[in-house]
Amino acid sequence: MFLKCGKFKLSLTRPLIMGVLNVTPDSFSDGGKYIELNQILTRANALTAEGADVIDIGGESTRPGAAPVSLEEERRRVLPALERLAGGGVPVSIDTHKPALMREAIASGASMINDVSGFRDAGAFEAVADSGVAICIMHMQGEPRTMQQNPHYDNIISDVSGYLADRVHAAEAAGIARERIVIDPGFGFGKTLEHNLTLLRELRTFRALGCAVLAGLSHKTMLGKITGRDPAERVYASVSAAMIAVQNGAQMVRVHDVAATRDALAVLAAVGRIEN
Ligand code: HH2
Repeated sequence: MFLKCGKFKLSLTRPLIMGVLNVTPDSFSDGGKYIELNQILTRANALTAEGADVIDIGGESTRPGAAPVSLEEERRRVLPALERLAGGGVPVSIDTHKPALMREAIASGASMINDVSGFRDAGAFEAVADSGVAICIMHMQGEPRTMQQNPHYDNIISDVSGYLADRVHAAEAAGIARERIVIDPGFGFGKTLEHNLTLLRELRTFRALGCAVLAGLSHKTMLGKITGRDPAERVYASVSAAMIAVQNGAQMVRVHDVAATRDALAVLAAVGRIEN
């Protein structure tokens, strides 16, 4: 099984690592660390050297309570770095929900578009359909400003997988082949700790949709609730969560700590019991 990702074709026979690079002042874990272009490029090179298979650049924080960012500001944060990194050996993903930025990012060499709002903005699927880029469709209940206020589901697994199935069908109807589609249940996006833990436990269910499955648990609040630690101190919990996600069916993990995750995945692969 492969993921078609722009000019790259990524094998899904081993779990892939998506390295997070937030070029924002306010992301909950790495906000404010990568603002100047040289800081961003240095970080991107480090993520590549540590073994990232994809680099995901985000110009708008989606943490609970985050305020939206204008198109102009998001372009200014994201495009210069993308232009410098797109010609390299690692596919670059852009984390955005804005169709106008999706189009510009693809024109500047992005290989993947990652949209936490599931391509629900008008024109979002159309913005990516004619390119060969991969897309990540994530589930979110509500919107970042208010999503953690009172999340509710009849059944977390069937509600999230029903939503993702509908979005995958809509993507296919827009001309996006399944080999380009990644799905993600959206840990922490309109979910309680219990919802997140159920999703992690039952992650393999999402494989039934026939798309690659991504899990993003890195440094998230649910790990803070479990360990009592601040975002910067959640490395061990994040690596553990990534391992559980892979053992439970994730084919890609979105992480801040690429080197640590890579080593842990190497141990898992050596044991050789990943049912991927
Ligand atoms: N989580 C975040 C952002 N983008 N994309 C996908 N596909 N899945 C996720 O779980 C996901 C995501 C939030 O984490 P982070 O980027 O570290 O923080 P912020 O949104 O504050 O920039």
